[in-house]
Amino acid sequence: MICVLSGGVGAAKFLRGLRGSHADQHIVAIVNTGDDDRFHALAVSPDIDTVTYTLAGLSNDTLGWGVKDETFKAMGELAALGGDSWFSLGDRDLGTHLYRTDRLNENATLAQVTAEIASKRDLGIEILPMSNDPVRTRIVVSHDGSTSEVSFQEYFVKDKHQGKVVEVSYRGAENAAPAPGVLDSILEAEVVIIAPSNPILSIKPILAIGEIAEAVAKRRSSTVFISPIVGGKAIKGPAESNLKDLLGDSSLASLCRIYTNFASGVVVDEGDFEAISELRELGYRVLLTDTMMTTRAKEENLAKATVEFARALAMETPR
Ligand code: FO1
Repeated sequence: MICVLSGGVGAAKFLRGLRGSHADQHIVAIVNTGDDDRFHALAVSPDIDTVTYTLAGLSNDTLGWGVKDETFKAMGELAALGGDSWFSLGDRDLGTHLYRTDRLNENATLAQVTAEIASKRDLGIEILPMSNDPVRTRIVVSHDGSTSEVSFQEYFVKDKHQGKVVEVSYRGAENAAPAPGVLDSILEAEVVIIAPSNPILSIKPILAIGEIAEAVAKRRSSTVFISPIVGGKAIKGPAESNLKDLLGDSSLASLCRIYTNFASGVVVDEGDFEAISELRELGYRVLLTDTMMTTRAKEENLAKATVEFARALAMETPR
């Protein structure tokens, strides 16, 4: 079994590649729920939905979120009435949020609802939310001389990730339990892969749950992460500015320091060959390959190379 710690789009593409390159394997994705929120009383789980829609062939690649062939008629009506519509729930996407909310109101867990939705979509990958308990990523931002704390979606969508991030916290993580199956998946996986997701906003919320962090740390010698930073820039989203704001720079070395306790190997883009010796000095084994998942073939190539790399590391330290 292969276990992948996952955020949104980067993780979803990697998982699609992994499903293609390792069709015979049981693959488990443990997905960040720190971005989850309620809008108009509906429970929204953006990273779970991005992974699910992508694997189901339903993702909206133009928007980078939500469902393909989407319309926003309900949101248009809401806006016309003067309602709050900065977070756009598409007409097709609404079906997922209505289903999730109904089932949660019936006391189903987020893991149960996620599995129910996945079972209707034929994904070929098991999707586990990191926890059934609410963990909410909160961001302290300083902008135009004032500092305020906002929710993840306020920072990301409403404020278009502007301003300097001063602090990030994962509210509720200290009391959150891993969802059923999460710890076993990490502990029993042949290899654990940390997807090319934003380390601060997508992966750290997962590792903020103490038992998950302990389990991944135990598997350090069989865990690798894929850098979402290429040439000092994020492939997508605000990872570059987040790293600069919080760590002083967006170098691969700074990124590697985040995962020191969790991963023994790092997959970096071939264009970043000059960083290799520094990463090795930090104690990492390094795989240099094409990490730009611009085609399905490239997604599969990256997945194949990453699994081979992780397997080689895992073999060096038998359990
Ligand atoms: N991202 C946007 O930039 N604008 C939106 O209005 C928006 C709505 C939305 C609705 C459902 C959903 O699952 C995701 C949505 N996203 C939207 C994406 C989301 O904010 C982020 O991409 C993720 O949380 C980061 O991984």
